[in-house]
This record gives sequence, C-alpha cells and structure tokens, in this order.
Amino acid sequence: KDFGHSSKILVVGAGTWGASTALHLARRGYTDVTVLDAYPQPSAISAGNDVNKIVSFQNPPSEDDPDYVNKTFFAALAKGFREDPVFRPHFHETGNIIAAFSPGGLKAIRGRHREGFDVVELNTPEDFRKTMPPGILTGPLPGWKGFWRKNGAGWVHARNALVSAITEAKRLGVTFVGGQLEGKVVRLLYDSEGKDVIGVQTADGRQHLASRVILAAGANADQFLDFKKQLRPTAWTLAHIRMSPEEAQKYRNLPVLFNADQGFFIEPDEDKHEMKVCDEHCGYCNWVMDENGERRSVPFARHQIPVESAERIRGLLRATMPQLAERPFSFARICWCADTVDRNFLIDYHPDHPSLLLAVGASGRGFAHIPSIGGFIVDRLEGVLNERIAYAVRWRPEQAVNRNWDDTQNRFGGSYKVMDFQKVTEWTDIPHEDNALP
Ligand code: FAD
Ligand code: FSA
Repeated sequence: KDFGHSSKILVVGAGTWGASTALHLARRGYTDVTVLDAYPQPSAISAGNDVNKIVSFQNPPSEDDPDYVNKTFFAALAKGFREDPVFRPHFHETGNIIAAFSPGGLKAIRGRHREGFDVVELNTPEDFRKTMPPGILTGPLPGWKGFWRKNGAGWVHARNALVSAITEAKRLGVTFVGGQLEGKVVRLLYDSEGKDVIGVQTADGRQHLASRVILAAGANADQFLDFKKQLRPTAWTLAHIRMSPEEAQKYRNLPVLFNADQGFFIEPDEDKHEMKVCDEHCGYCNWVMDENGERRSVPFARHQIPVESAERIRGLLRATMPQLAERPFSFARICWCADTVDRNFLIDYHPDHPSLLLAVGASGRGFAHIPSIGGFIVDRLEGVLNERIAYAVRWRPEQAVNRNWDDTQNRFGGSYKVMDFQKVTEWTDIPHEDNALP
C-alpha cells in the first residue's frame, strides 16, 4: 500500500521513541499523524517519564569505522542535544564518571567509547573524591576504578525533554490521545486475508485505520504480535531521596557517577530537590508460562521496588555518600524496557505485514536517543535508512532461535543474574503524592 505526506500514520505509544517519531514525522511534513497511548501524556509507565537519564556523545564516524552504526546514532543525539531548541535546554553537560570493581565490570567499562573527549583515569578512592566538591564522596569507594569524562557527557531532564518533544509535535499538528479507553491499543487490525496491518483497535472499541502503523510501545510492544523471542521485557529499579533546597545546592552540577557493578546517581533536580539513585543489576523479568508452555516476561506497572533493591541502593550510598544512606525514599518505581539479543535496536517493517513498522528494542539505553531516533525511524518508514544501519536494526529472529532468556547481556551488579519478580516477596511501601499506580 502506498503512502504519502497526507496519509494517516498511527503511532502506538507516546513514550520516548513514539514522541521522537511523532516530532520527526511532523517536521518532515506528515500532516495526519495520531499517537495513541494507554496513559495521558507524559505516560506514567513510559521508561522516559523520569527525572533524569544518562547521556553521552560521540563524534561522527568515518565510513570505514567498524563501529559506524553505533557512532552514527550517538553523533546524531549529540547534534540534537547541542543544537535542537526542543532538547538543548534539558541537557546538562556535567561530565560523567564510569566505574566498576569486578573483573567483568572493569573489562566492560574499558570498552566504552571516549576517544576525542577530555578523559582522566581514576585509580584510587582519593582520585574519585576529587571529582566532586569536598563533603560529597565521603564513602570508602572500595576497589573502585574507572575514568572521568569531562565533556560530551552528562544527563538530560528526561520528563521535561519528553514533554518538550510532545509539545512541539502537537504544535506542528500531531494529535495525541491518552487514556485507558480511548488511547490504549488492544489489538492490531488486519486486512481480510489476515496479512497486512490496516490499523489498531483501542479499548473503547474504536477501530482506527491508517496507511502505516508504527509500533513504539516499548516493553509492551511484545504483547501485540509474535516477536519470535527478539524482545525480552526487563525492568530496572529507581528511588528518590528528597533534600532541602540548601542541601540540593551543595550537590549541584555534579558529574553523573555510574558504577557498572553497583549503580548510579545524578544530581538533584531543581524543582523538587530530589536525587535519583539506581542500583545496577542484570534486570528483573516477570516470568509466566504462555498458552504454548513457553516462558514469557510480562510487564506490569508498580510505583514501588523490591526491598532487596532498596537495600542495594542504600549499599551504593554507603559506598559513596554515607551521609545520605539512611534517608527515607520519597518515590520509587520499577521501569520497563525491552532487550534484543544483541542490544541493537529493532527498527524495521514486519516481514509479513508490510504496513507495520516496528520501533522497539531500546535495550535499556534508548532514552538518550530522544532527539534523533525518530529521524532514523522515519528514514526506515520512507525506505531511505542508511543500509548499514538498516541491517543492524533489522527484524532478525535468527538471532533469537535458541535465546538464553537468562543471559545477563553484558550487565553486572545485584546478584549478577537476571532476577524474577515472581520470586520477590517484599516490596517497599513508600507513600507518595500524585500516584495513579499501585
Ligand atoms: P517507553 O518510553 O516506555 O514508551 C512506551 C509507551 O507505550 C509508554 O508511553 C506506554 O504508556 C505506551 N503503551 C504501553 N502499552 C500501550 C498500549 N496497549 N497502547 C498504547 N500505548 C501503550 N536510557 C538512557 O539512554 N540513559 C539512561 O540513563 C537510562 N536509564 C534508565 C534507567 C531505568 C531505571 C530504565 C528502566 C531505563 C533506562 N534507560 C536509559 C532506557 C530508556 O529509558 C528506554 O530505553 C527508553 O525510554 C525506551 O523508550 P520506548 O519509547 O521504547 O518505551
Ligand atoms: O550508561 C548508560 O546508558 C546507562 S543506562 C541506565 C540503566 O539503568 C542501565 O544501567 C541498566 O543496565 C539498564 O540498561 C537500564 O538503564
């Protein structure tokens, strides 16, 4: 089926990638774009609805660079955060510190790209302490080694960037629908031969027909069709510590501190003075048996975290900033993403449904791409995506045939294994305001 700039395009999911896609569609002159989401914007369950996310830049690669695809993506997001007025105000170039202490973690962080940037090696606890003003990193930082990248890295105010993308897309004419009835997609609609996708049905029973459907429902995309094991919905955990305005001032402009074996924190935000802290681990799945007796990880929403995760967060604080380690948490949630086998993205037309474009598989690193990923997705929609990139992000069930669902996918920390929510017995019980979720 042909389509053009005035054809109806439906985007399922107004999260990180759906918002970016909507913005790029509008900027490229598509005039009939509707984005459907199960929640009002910004979605309470979007992985991107968060106070902050880590961002790092790369320089554009030469044609013969073996890491051409990855560098192209990271150079595109750099351009977006440096130049695009929709995203630039939300980026903070504070630098970052990448650390580890296990042999595996140390090996993994050595592979992180940093050529072309101002980088200092950190070999002792004292080296780490000096990266921040006195009185912040007062903890023992036992066995920590890593490096401090002073430029081309930092964090983005994620929710504000997401809302900014949505606001600009709306201004350019995109329609956003959010809600459990009118926005929640319950199934894809097929033509009379059951072959092509012709639209979607929402929970209110309405059928929305379109020339192209772009599926950008994050970890929940897996529920709409058989992905042949290419997606593994996996969750991570985060908590906030509230500070006084004066205290928050002391922790202002800190570099992001990320330890691949233990977790990370980012400076408190300016509005609520809350510091987000995450424990690093290999992820939680929610394993259930499907009707074919196959294991399947099914996402669910919860604004609490396992008590074991809260303890790990306190462990990170004791190692780094013990002065904050016993503070109550003001907020916590689990946050879902979907890992592909090789953690490359999946941006491709479905081989059997020629009007269905998949924009999924952010693999736990997809927020930083919010300024630019929509451009690559629209390139694929139009059939003009660079061939090497298109190959890396293609539909690739062959990779997932004998998928080891318990693969740690080059992650470390926690129990050094993929964990199962079904085995978690204790959850936090953190009271919070404006909370629509359990
Ligand atoms: P989402 O943003 O989750 O969007 C999916 C959307 O689909 C949601 O809005 C949801 O409401 C909607 N939806 C679901 N079901 C339906 C339905 N039935 N009908 C309609 N809509 C539906 N990345 C980084 O780059 N840097 C980081 O520092 C970083 N930190 C992270 C920390 C944590 C704790 C987690 C969990 C992830 C982190 N990530 C980070 C990864 C990043 O957040 C994700 O890769 C990215 O946000 C995924 O975007 P998405 O659009 O695919 O999914
Ligand atoms: O350096 C990064 O891009 C970290 S992304 C943050 C994180 O919490 C991961 O540490 C975790 O392993 C998972 O991918 C979710 O995102």
